[in-house]
Amino acid sequence: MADLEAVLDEAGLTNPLVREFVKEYAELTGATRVEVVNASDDARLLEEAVAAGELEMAGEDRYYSRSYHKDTARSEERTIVATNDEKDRGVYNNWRPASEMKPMLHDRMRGASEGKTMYVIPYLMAPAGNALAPWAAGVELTDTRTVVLHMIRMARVGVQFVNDLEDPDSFVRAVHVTGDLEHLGQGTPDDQRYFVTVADERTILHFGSSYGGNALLGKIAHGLRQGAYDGWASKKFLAEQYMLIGIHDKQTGKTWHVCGGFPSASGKTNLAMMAAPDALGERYHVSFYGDDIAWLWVDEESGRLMGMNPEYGVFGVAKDTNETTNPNALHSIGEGTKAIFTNVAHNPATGEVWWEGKTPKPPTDVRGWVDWMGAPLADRKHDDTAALAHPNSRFTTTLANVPNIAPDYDEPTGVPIDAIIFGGRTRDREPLIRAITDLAEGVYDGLTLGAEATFAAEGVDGQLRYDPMSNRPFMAYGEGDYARHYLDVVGAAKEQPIFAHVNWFQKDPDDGHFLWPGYRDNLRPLLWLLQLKNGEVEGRRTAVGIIPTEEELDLEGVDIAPEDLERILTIDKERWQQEMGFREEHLAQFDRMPEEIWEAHRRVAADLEDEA
Ligand code: GTP
Ligand code: SPV
Ligand code: MN
Repeated sequence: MADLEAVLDEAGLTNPLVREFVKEYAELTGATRVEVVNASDDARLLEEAVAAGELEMAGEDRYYSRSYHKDTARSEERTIVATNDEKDRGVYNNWRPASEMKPMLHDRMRGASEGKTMYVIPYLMAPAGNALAPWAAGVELTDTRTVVLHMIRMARVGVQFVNDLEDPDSFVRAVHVTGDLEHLGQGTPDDQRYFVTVADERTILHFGSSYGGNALLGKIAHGLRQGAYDGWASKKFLAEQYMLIGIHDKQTGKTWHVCGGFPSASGKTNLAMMAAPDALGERYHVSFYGDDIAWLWVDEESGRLMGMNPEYGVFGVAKDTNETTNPNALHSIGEGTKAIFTNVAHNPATGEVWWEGKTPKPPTDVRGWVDWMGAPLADRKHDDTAALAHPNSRFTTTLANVPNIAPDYDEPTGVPIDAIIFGGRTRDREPLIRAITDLAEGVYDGLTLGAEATFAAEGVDGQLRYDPMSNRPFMAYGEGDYARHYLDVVGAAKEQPIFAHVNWFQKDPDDGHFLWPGYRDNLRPLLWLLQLKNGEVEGRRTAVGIIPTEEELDLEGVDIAPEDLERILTIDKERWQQEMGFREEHLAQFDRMPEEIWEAHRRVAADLEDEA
């Protein structure tokens, strides 16, 4: 491309190493044009995407997109962390040698963007000026315009983020080539897709998808996998799939900060956007810092454990989002918000969108409506029960649209972390909440988080599996090394956070109803946890942690049957003793698991025996 230098000059892209990177991949992929993107290009790109039919209007300044029907979720099987050192092999990171994967990806990418524009997206996965900003800069190259529009919502985007780097080489090189989606053999033995993070070269090479975590490389690939690797290599920080909230007590003026890991599609966005239940709203307010990723580090001056959200937007699960479960989410995606919907049902004539759980019943007047695959609802057979929206359909909106966004969300300082919680979809055994005050026991508990996998990844929905700290799909290096690093980072903090395991998803074994109402009421066990940390309540000690008594939980206005309440505040010892055997097998898979973790495991097992 003869005029590439001129394009980069015109865009004011001055970092010589970024220019070199762009040139290398423009040549390799054979892209016909190159365009450098700033956040201010959003309106024009939206217009172009609508004109090209890549997006449809969904009412006033709101947009709709449909992905290829075999390209609707992350693919864990095709996702690989590659490095130059086999010591980085873990159980979950699908490790391969960099020397094998790079040429393989380059082969797939060669000439694959011919006829297309290669967009250059310089971004920062941190508030500018944050202590971890040196690891947060990146440049994503992509050949799909809707990926650019998502990145503008999900990350801070602009050339200034890479021009001004102290070390001009310190940006993540992220390349996304979509490929011919209709001929990639998704899910067959001949699957052509590969999603590779070459972690020790800070290079991300993704081929074969234009969907979410496979394509928005700042988010999952950099924000989680690369971030985790960098945090460990530098010994400075943790990059976790955590939500991050502030709980403000208007009576005392105190704000607590809680972060926590729940596997994909298991409640992080809902918790972060929570409106306090009516009975508690006068006293408490929950503010949103992040709903999917938190980076944690110890502040050098104060010695406190700090957290920040590297993202700039929300890529949230649509299913079951409604005025009761999550009013803040609905407000953040109303008309005029520039939100983008993916794979929901749509009525282009009225601008409406719909997904399962948005209202109790689907639209009755089906005229104009199409399902997530584009098929008119009017043509449906009466007995067709297929979902109108894909179960992993999503909305994308920028943080500033979130009604309960924390006023200081964009500040470089981050916030001190008071509590770290873990949870997942666990239909039995796990009580509503159990608090853990010891660091090693808290880390042990996170490592043994067992939950049902969800539709956010292909082919695993409903499968019970361990998901350490909810990071299983994002684990970048060995799990034993990860545990060591976690203990070291959090252990260095002056004031230790309290840990807890929560479960909103316990079910009645007979009729399957959720025992706990969940959603807004989830604030109640969290308030109990903070009171416990504060010494205001004592709870009841069990082998697996401290659980609240019925009297200690503020249950004013909660609709729950007494026998359901009793069940979610009870430890089923037999079931737990059986679980300990599974945990032992689980932990034994990992090399170099720190002795502190094994000690915690043995302590819990012995306490269970004593209690039995
Ligand atoms: P990712 O974005 O995939 O990482 O997921 P997430 O953890 O942010 O999940 P999200 O909050 O979007 O929740 C996913 C699903 O869980 C939605 O269908 C919610 O309606 C449902 N959900 C969230 N909180 C609760 C709860 O307290 N109880 C019940 N029963 N369902 C919940
Ligand atoms: C997840 O799957 O955990 C997500 C959505 O947060 S994605 O960006 O597709 O990974
Ligand atoms: Mn996630």
